[in-house]
Amino acid sequence: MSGLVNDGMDKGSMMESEDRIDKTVDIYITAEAVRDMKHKKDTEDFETQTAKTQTPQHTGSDSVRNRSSRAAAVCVVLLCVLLLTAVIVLCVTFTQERQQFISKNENLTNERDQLLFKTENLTNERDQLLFKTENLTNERDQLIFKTENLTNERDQLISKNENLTNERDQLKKYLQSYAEWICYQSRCYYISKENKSSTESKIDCRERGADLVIINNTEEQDFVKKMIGKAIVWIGLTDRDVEGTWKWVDNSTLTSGFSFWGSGEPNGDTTENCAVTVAVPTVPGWGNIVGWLDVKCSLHFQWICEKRISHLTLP
Ligand SMILES: [Ca+2]
Ligand SMILES: [Ca+2]
Repeated sequence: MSGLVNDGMDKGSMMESEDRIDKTVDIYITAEAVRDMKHKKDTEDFETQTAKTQTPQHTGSDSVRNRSSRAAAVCVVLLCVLLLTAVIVLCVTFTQERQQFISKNENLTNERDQLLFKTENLTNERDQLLFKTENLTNERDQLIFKTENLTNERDQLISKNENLTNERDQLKKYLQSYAEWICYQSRCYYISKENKSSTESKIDCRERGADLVIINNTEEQDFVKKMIGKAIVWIGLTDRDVEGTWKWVDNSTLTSGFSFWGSGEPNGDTTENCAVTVAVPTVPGWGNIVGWLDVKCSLHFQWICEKRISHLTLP
């Protein structure tokens, strides 16, 4: 029985022990959980407290270090901001300058193209001008050549004109001089308008390529009479060399059987050695004498020149 009791008591003790153990285990477990929770809570509280109380708890060097770190960080940030700003500004500036460069490049390209176009136009114009210049030069040379030819022709024409003018003037003089000549048969006669001595009259006739008139026959005497009208004119008859021997200007002797002396002439002896002819009696004191008269050679009368028609040549 004691066994049983012991057994019963052992079983009850063993159950109580097991319960006790279980409870103890539970207590331990609970205690450990509580301890863990507490530890966790303490840890969190410690960390929190540490976080909250860490700064005040730091020493002075830590504070300075922290401030320096923050300042450095701020500086770094500021430098980064400045660098970023500089990079942005540089990028914007570069972009603007590139756009300006591109724009300028396009403008320069356009200007270059325009200049090339203008250059081509100017080159073409220059070539055209050179071509025109060559043509004008050729035309100028041709004109110079023509001008020289025309100048030579003009000079020749001027020379010819001068020659023709001279010939015309000479012909005029010739015609004017011979307009005063009257031709009869094979001879031409000139009667002066002024009065000169016999010698001067002879000289004048010589200058006209003639000589004082020589009357060879009745027809010529009649012609001279009609020519002189009322004038008294010298004829080419004189006895200056040998008194009484009358000779013509060609040194031929007056034929004794052929003369037209007026009544009573010649009567002047050695004082009257030259002869005149009178057609009508108009001289007072000379009576009514017509025909030839011997008079003083120094007297002044008109005169008649005579030359052959064959001598009427151009001067
Ligand atoms: Ca005489
Ligand atoms: Ca006389």
